[in-house]
Amino acid sequence: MPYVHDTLEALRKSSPAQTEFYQAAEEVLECLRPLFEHSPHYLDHNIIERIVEPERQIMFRVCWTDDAGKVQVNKGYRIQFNSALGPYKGGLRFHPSVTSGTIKFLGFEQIFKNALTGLPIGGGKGGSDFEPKGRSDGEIMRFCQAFMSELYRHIGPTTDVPAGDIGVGAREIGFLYGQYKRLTGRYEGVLTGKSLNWGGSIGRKEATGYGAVYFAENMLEARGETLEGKTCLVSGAGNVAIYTIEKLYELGAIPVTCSDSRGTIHHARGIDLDLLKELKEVKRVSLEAYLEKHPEARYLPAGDYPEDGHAVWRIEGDVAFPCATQNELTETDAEALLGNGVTCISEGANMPSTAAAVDRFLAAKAAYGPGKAANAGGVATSQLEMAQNSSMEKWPLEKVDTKLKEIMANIHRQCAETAEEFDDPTNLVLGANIAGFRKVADAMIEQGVV
Ligand code: NDP
Ligand code: 2IT
Repeated sequence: MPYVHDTLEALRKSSPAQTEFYQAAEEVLECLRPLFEHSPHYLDHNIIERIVEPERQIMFRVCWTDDAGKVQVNKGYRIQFNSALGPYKGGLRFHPSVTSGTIKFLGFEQIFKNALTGLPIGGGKGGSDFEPKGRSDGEIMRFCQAFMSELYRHIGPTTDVPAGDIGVGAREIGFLYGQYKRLTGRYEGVLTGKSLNWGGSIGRKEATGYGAVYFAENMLEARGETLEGKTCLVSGAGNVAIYTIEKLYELGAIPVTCSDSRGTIHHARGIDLDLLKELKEVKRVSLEAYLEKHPEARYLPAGDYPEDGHAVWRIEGDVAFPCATQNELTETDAEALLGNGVTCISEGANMPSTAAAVDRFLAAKAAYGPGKAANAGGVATSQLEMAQNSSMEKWPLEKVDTKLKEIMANIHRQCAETAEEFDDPTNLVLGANIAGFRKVADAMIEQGVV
């Protein structure tokens, strides 16, 4: 199909050096080939070329003063990728590795993820190359205020609603919200992931991790299995990893690992969740400190496999939850996981597996849940927060958690049914991409050429 190849070539020329974006776009477009054969009208409307082009990209300077009185400068981004299904929705990432290509890949993935939730939300993403590590609360606050001093002009509760991602949690959302309110004078649902006592939704903090576990449960159930008693490998030690571990314990599984950018903890009797929360949510220190309380656990410093891969994926287990960052799971890691008996992979992070790793999982017919399906519980619960804010309601935990479970089951059902429709029943990547794309593309066609 020349359209797919030509579009990817054109992207490489028009948007140089955005390798993560090409990776995300290639996966989606390759999966769409059988759809275009079956429904060529999408090609008549030239939806492919339209969908890979963001509606709007905002880049701005963020100047702030550090504790030593020195003026610091960072780059700020917000990409408003696609609003066919609703206001732009997606998180903000603060990490020194962030480039415009990172934000573009995340925004692109968000379009299809948000479509899969079945809720009225379009795709967006934003962030900065700001490094929060080692900064005082005062510095974080001044950075967030400076960032919002530009961002506030572009967002609003019915236009674009940011949330957290790597490096942006409740503390940052608080500072960002305070500055938005100061600048606009409006108290409204312009951000999600807010604190519970001023507009946040109960269950949002936990939703991405819990949702990734519900998705794994759905995948296993389709194969006549459950999570009970299963040994689980989790990477990351942030918001998504922590609440993945929490839900795994609730369902009788044994999460034995977590990791951060400096190393991996392997604790065969199960990760000490209270300690992990204290180290990462309160003290914000390296995982190495885990050994002070548990000298019997193993600490594997990052770089143990410098040639290719990540120590966390070399440990024996049944189910894997990559919850750190993109491309953290390579082809060699995928081979090691499959060789060690892992049969189910549910992605809490966005695009954590490289394209070659994904091919391995699909070839082995593993139960593989791609991030845009498996981690959609976070953004779905953000939309529940928006619904509560606009109706001035506060829902109880049971209501939010019941809805989250239903949404995850529904995403799994759509992916599995669509994979079946296209004669590749175990391929949830194909199912997720076609099911998500069809919703967005149909809405774009109905709304005309805009
Ligand atoms: P956090 O900032 O809370 O945690 C990120 C974790 O990943 C940390 O343990 C961090 O280690 C590690 N990490 C980050 N970058 C790297 C890197 N380049 N190399 C190695 N380790 C790294 O972020 P979240 O838990 O919120 O996000 C994790 C993933 O989940 C991301 O892919 C995000 O896009 C995705 N996601 C998040 C959602 C949310 O609601 N928060 C929703 C859906 C997806 P260290 O502490 O050492 O930096
Ligand atoms: O990648 C994601 O889905 C998120 N970081 C959450 C987005 C949101 O708006 O809650």
